Amino acid sequence: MASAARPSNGPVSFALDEDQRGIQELAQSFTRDKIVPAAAEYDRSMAYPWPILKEAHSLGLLNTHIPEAYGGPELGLLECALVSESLAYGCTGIQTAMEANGLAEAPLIVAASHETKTKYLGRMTEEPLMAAYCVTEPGAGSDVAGIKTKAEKKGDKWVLNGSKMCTNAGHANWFFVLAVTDPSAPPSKGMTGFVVDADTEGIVLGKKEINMGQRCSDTRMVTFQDVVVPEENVLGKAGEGFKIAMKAFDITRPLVAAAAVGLAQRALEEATKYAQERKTMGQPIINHQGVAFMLADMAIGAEAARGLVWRAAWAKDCGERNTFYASMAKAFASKTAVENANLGVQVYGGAGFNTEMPMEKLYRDAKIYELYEGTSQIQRLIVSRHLSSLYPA
Ligand code: CS8
Ligand code: FAD
Repeated sequence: MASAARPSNGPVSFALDEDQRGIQELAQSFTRDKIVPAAAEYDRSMAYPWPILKEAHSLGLLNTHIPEAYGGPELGLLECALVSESLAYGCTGIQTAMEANGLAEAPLIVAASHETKTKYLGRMTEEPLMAAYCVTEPGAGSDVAGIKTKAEKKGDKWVLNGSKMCTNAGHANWFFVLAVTDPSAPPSKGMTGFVVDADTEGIVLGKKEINMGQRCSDTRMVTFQDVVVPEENVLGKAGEGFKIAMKAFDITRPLVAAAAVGLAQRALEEATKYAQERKTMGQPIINHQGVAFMLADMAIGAEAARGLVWRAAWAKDCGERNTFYASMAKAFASKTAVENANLGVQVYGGAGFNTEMPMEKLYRDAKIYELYEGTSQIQRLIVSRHLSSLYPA
């Protein structure tokens, strides 16, 4: 179901059309039936959620932005955001594993040749495979320009050396890897993006990291030791990698923000239900204004964050550069997820601290939104860099 390109001067509407409602309902019913019942156990066991990923693949809920030409549904970014929010409502650990595929695929969608897209995106739609986006290193996360992984040209091949830290690494079929190829050039012209088969000799996987939240998602170190990559696996041209990696974020930051909204919405709904059932001083706690106002703040946050996500996605779907809105959405939705999880625990009282209750997991799962896919400080850096050209003195 490819979305029609939206005219950038068209009217703004918050009403979803029939196709959009259809894809949202599919994602919501999958979440209700498959993700919500399984989430707590995956959190406890930290097992990678393969059975759920396979079912999601069979329903077309994985790899949602792969173009139809390569077997994907080619959803618009707004439609992808509806899917991301719906799945994340159920479990952001499981949803992160799914979204990390979209992140790995984004540089290929932005820059790969038809042959590379056919080979690597095509296989993602044919069978349930996972992929990983490898940019961050032990010594450089926020500062992408500071990465040290290097690739040297030897004959008609490249030889890759360095270490990365990424999601899905332990289960990936291939990696997107950003490496320095011309140390004498400025970073934005001296880095190259590669697609690297995971079974290539010289790739060493580290242990799965034990994280505070989103515990079934797989984060680990990947080390590349003299890994030989053919020339045809260069994305775009040598030297274009930094910008390709950044353009990928324009696609994925609105979707990570959408997932944060899913978590914020879940916290709101769970807290509102609990507040109608729990009684103190002879009445449901929702009747105490102190509690009701916490719920109101949660509702305001979720709705405002969703609005920013839709703004960022709409701009991209209209063919505009959306970097400014993508960072706004990511920063605001992340803050909202953390705030709503915190308020949710407060509304639950002591029960909010209990691992048998949903709010404790939401609280642990929320924090990562202020860190991965660019920290909240980095989103502010990006937004602030746009301001003087928007409002010149
Ligand atoms: O380094 C940049 C940055 O974004 N840092 C944050 C890194 C980050 O977000 N990492 C996330 C890793 S992935 C992850 O966490 C996954 S989580 C698990 C999966 C979850 C589910 C998906 C920065 C700090 C913004 C860049 O700063 P600088 O080094 O100062 O570079 P700039 O001067 O801003 O840019 C250099 C050139 O690149 C061009 N550029 C920058 N952004 C863009 C976009 N589109 C196109 N071009 C871009 N968005 C910029 O214009 C400069 O071009 P010049 O021609 O050199 O002038
Ligand atoms: P640092 O860059 O060292 O930052 C430390 C602190 O300083 C932060 O608060 C930061 O905001 C602040 N700071 C840094 N620079 C500035 C500045 N200029 N101005 C103001 N404040 C600043 N990476 C991938 O490439 N692929 C993945 O799939 C992936 N998955 C991840 C999954 C998990 C669970 C985690 C925890 C991380 C993952 N990452 C991944 C890495 C993630 O993107 C980085 O952790 C993140 O970008 C921050 O980098 P850092 O940890 O090196 O922190």
